[in-house]
Amino acid sequence: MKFNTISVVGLGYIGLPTAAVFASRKVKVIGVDVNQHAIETINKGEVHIVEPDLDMVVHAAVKEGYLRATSQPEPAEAFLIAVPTPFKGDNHEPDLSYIESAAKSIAPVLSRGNLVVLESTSPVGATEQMAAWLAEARPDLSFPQDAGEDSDIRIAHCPERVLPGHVIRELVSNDRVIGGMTPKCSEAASNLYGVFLQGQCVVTTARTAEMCKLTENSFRDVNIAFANELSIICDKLDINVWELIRLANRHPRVNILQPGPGVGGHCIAVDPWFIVSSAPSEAQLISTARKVNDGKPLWVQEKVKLAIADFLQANSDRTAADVTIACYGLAFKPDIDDLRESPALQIAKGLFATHPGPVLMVEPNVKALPRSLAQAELATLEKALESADIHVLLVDHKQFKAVSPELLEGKLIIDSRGCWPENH
Ligand code: SAJ
Repeated sequence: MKFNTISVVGLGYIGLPTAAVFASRKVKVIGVDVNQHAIETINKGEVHIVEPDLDMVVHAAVKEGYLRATSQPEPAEAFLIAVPTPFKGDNHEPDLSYIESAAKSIAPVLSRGNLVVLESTSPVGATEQMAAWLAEARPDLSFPQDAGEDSDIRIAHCPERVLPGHVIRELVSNDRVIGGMTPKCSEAASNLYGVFLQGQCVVTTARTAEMCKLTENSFRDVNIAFANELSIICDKLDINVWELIRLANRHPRVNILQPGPGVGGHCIAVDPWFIVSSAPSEAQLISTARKVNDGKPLWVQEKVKLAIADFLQANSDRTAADVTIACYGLAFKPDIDDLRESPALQIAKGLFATHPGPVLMVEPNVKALPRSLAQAELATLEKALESADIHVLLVDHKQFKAVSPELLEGKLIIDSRGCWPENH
């Protein structure tokens, strides 16, 4: 099946790059979003999100007339839904309301032979739920859950696994899991991604595809939790956890990840909860890992408070109000400007709210602090190294790794990423 026109619903971190890559292969792409600013930005050939090379691909696609953004769905041969799937409440229940509204918005323009792909990271069963919403809205059409291989509409779940900052390249090169509700649905979805994919299309069921994405990120979260727990144990046993992990990883079959100040971003810290929500009594390790990782920011803050107490004990002429703390890094991971869901930002905000003295923020990837830290000072690396009494390393940005060891000599450092030499 050839696809001349496709529609991508949801033009965010995944939808827009996906739309642009299809358009770069001369497929007409109708991008649909509820955000008028995003629509206007894209139709000017510009982008509203930060992702290397994306502006170039979007600009060319819009200029050549292959990509257009709108707020209302229009007929197309295939529809890709890439809308948010957050969780809600304290027990992390998956929120499928965005998928529901996207499904209901495309239902009126569906026609026989169309393919609908759910790309959003979703709890197991979400694709079937989407198919039910579509069937309810269009009783004149048949769907895989009732008509099987003879369905008018083909439906699949095809999750993405691209790394933020490398999206354009990984969209094309990564293998893609294709979870059709029937084999014919998988075949249609494989044909669709075959337009640009250089990786392999790996066919499975919709439920397995949903679980696969959640498994990939839960695997990483559990392994990060192991590293974080090691860091807490080593602190208690007065062992350098960075040295310990380096030594253990010399074993040919051991690969322990790196401890940090917690787990940020809107994927690794979110997706495991979808599994826990589907199997709360079985998902023991996965939910415990989430608690270990979510507990790390508070542990780092406690370490800083102990360091302040030690500092005041050693400097009786000083009071807490004149102790300057510097927080190095606010982003959720190294060398990016994304502060969303960042444990480093959580720690910096916590220290700023509780420490009576000055708290300097050093974040080389932003020009201004977020509103939540509007009253704080965005300081240069040089100023912080020079004027702070306590140095809290939260993100291993390349600028911090490049600080020469002599500048750190004798400084009181809390290093949550093992970025600076153990010389304090
Ligand atoms: N982190 C550690 N220690 C580590 C590795 C990561 O503390 O050893 C922290 C990072 O600092 C960050 C968080 O974990 O705060 C997540 O960072 P990440 O680089 O692991 O993940 P993301 O969110 O940028 O991308 C992940 C990737 N998934 C996997 O590596 C299994 C990516 O392939 C997914 O597509 C993406 O989640 C997603 O969108 O699901």
